[in-house]
Amino acid sequence: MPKLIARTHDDYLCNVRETARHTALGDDTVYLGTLPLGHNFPLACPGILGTLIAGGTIVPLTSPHPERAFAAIERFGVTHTAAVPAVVAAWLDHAASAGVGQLSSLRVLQVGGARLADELAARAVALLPGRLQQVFGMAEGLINVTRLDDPVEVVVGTQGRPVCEADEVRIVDEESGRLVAPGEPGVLLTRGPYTPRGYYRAPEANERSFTPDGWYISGDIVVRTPEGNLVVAGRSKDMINRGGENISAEEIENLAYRLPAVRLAAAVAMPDPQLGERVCLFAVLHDEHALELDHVRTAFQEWGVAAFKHPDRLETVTELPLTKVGKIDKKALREQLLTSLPAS
Ligand code: OOB
Repeated sequence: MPKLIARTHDDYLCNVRETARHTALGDDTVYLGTLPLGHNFPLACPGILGTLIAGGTIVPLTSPHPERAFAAIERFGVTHTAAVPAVVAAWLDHAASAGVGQLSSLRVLQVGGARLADELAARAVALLPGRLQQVFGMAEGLINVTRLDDPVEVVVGTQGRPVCEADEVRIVDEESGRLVAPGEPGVLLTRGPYTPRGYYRAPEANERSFTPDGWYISGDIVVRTPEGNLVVAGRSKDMINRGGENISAEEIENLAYRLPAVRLAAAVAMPDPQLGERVCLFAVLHDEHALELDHVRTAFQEWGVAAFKHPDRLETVTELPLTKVGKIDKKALREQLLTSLPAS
């Protein structure tokens, strides 16, 4: 059952204005919208609403396909756009062959919606014109961004910090609900001026997702750096429990992106009679590359990754299922995996 997030016009405006402060918008902004425009990210972070309020121009495009997006950026002099990591991976691939000449007007490329692997972020910073800005947000409210003048290690290695001074963030232990020590991973809770304190008429969902004093329990596992930036380490529901060892799918994916053959990576739990779950890595490869499970395991070993985290199975595929907004659809992948596994 979908949940209704009762946002008000006022809180959306707050969301838009506070995000806009960090994205250098003006009446010369040309915003390319290739994500579904009703999603909070392209709608209000600062997105099409922020651009229109600033007196800028929006260019809606029905697909983020690199050839079409690059052509639109060139033709309309696009200065700002927002993408999900899978789109950035496709754009980087295209830029490697077609060059970045068409992108010279670009000032800010926002990336969010799912974890941008550090490796991809570093490639984007090195290759694409303009500034990269990581955006870690949620339809429920809280928006975090890296600032345009942040040092490169913050832009590449973190998902930024809240856009509004009144945003409250707490990082707590999943079991005990107590605050974790600085630098330790925990579940992100938030409250703030544009984050509602409950879903609309959904007492059961509210019991799971909000504390009695109104904190939204995001389910994201984050670490706060000493400078106050958040690093998304995974989702509490996206852990792989391999014989009692908890492995973050995000960590495995981040490592997989270090392999030159890998264009897109997704790690999911695979049911296993002995261990409960094992690690299955799905990978889309760059053209003319090959990859075997042995290579992956050897590389993980060389990088000093604990043996229990080495992928147990590798599925190379030509594409990954994506949600409407373009995030990798883990639920669909787990189902796909179940149908391809021999019955046990
Ligand atoms: C955005 O909103 P939703 O509601 O579609 O998804 C929210 C969830 C977050 O709780 C987190 O799990 C994930 O998507 N997420 C990220 C992320 N941005 C979103 N995980 C890691 N790194 C990021 N940068 O996805 C959304 C809403 C407004 C702005 C941007 C994204």
